[in-house]
Amino acid sequence: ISDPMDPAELVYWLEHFGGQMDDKPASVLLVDDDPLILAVYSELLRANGMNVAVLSEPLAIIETIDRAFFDIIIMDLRMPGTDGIEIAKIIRQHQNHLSIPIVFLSSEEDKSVQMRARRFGGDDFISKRSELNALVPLINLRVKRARVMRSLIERDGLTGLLNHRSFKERVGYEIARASRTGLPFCVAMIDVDHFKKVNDTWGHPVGDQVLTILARTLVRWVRNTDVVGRYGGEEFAVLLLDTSPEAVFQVLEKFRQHFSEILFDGQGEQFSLTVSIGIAGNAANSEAATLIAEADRALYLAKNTGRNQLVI
Ligand code: GH3
Ligand code: MG
Ligand code: MG
Ligand code: MG
Repeated sequence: ISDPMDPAELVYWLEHFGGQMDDKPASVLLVDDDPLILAVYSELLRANGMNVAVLSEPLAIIETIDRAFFDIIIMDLRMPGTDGIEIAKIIRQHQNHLSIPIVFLSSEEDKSVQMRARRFGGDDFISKRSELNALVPLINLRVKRARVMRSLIERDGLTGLLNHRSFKERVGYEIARASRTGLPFCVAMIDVDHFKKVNDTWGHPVGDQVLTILARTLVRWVRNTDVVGRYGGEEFAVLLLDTSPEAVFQVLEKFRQHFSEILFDGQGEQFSLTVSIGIAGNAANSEAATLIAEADRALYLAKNTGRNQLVI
C-alpha cells in the first residue's frame, strides 16, 4: 500500500476493473491546523467535483473517520502538538482504517522526512510548493484504486453482491445504527429450490447465469438503501431497513411470484425455477448473527414444508 504510485500499474487497474467502479465524487478529508490552507485546498478540490470535509483538530481524526466514510485523507505534516506521521500511525493501528489512502501535504523538502512519512502509513507525499497541480489527479487515481481494491475484497465475483463476510459486517453496522434510531428492520434469506438440478441438467455456466439474474432481479426489487449479499452458493440474504416483517413479506411474496415466472435458457430449452424465503426481524438490540440465524431457521421451515414459499 505504501508503494509510490506507478502509472503503468494504474493503467492496468483502470483497464481491467474500470467497469466495476462507481463514479461517485471522491469524499476527501482535509486535515490541517491552518485555516487558510483548509480554505484554499477545499475550494480547489470542490472545484474539481470532490466532496470535502475539513478537520483542524488532528487528534479528532479517528472519531471523524469512524463516523463518516472518506475515500482519502489529505493531511498536513507539521501541526502544533503533533505531526502528521504520528496521526498516520494512529490511523493505521485501526484495522478498519488500514487501507484508507493518506496523502501528506507539506512544505517539507527533506527527503528523509518524506521517506519516514511513507514508512509510517502515508501513501504519497505532495509538496505544498512545487507539486500542487499534481494533487487532483493523484487523489482521483488513489481513490479509484482504493475503490477497486475494496470491491475486490468485499464483493462476490460472479454477482457483484456483497460477499458473506462483508454482508455480515454491514448488517452489524446497520443494526447498531437502527437500534439508535429505533427504526425496525428485517433480514431475509433466499434460497433457490432444487438448484443442483440446474447444474446437473444444463451445466455450471447456466447455473451461474441463473444466479446472476437472481442477484440483479433482487437488487432491483428492494430499496436502494437495503443491503443485498450473496450469503453462500445459491443462497442470498437481504437486510431491509425501516420496515416490518409483514411489509417485507408482501414485497418478497411478489418477488417470489415474479421469479417463478422468469424463463431461463438451458441450451435452447426453457425452464423456470422457484425460491424459498425465510424472514426474521424487528428484534431490537439483537445481534446480526442472531437475526441471520432466525431467518435461516424460517428458510429451513419453508424448505421442509413444501418450498416455493415464504416463512416468517
Ligand atoms: P434445495 O431446494 O434444498 O435448496 O436444493 P438445492 O439443490 O438447491 O440445494 P443443494 O444445497 O443441494 O445444492 C446447491 C447447489 O448449488 C450445489 C452447488 O454445486 C451449487 N452452487 C453453489 N455455488 C454455485 C455457483 O457459483 N455456480 C453454480 N453454477 N452452482 C453453484
Ligand atoms: Mg501546519
Ligand atoms: Mg437451494
Ligand atoms: Mg442452499
